[in-house]
Amino acid sequence: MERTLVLVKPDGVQRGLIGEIIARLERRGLKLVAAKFLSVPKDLAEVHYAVHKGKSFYDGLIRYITSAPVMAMVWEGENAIAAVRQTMGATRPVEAAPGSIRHDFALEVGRNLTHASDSPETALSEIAIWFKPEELVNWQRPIDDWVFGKN
Ligand code: DAT
Ligand code: MG
Repeated sequence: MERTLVLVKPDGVQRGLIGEIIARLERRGLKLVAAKFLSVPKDLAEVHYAVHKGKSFYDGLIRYITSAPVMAMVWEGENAIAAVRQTMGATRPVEAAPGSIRHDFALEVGRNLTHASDSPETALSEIAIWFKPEELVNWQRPIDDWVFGKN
């Protein structure tokens, strides 16, 4: 079972879309295992976006992610990493598939509402950046077999 880091970024919080985004992930069948609402310290933003350091959009990206609170979460499920990326849609909202969050609610790459881990390796490292191990909740859902079960 995979786990992936999801952020509702400052524009999503300001626009009142936390609930909409959580609802879509819940409806998909994914399971919430951690959540916290926080203002992002600059050093956390720099560690999270270290892979983009030196790119033209890096400074603006750090300003954006630290400009207002974010909702940080860990979601679990079979193929959770790919599933959440698909539910988010492509990085550029005008290239995001219809029905995805970025398609349905965003227009600008610099205001694309969400972050989601892009591989098993980044999921592991990003979850460790944002959450302490004891903040991850292991819990059972009686319906799990109806969502994750194989025939
Ligand atoms: P994603 O968030 O889809 O994983 P990414 O990791 O390539 O995308 O980039 C991280 C964020 O940086 C992205 O959500 C928005 C911003 N960004 C990426 N490319 C950009 C660009 N060309 N201009 C402005 N912002 C950009
Ligand atoms: Mg990324």
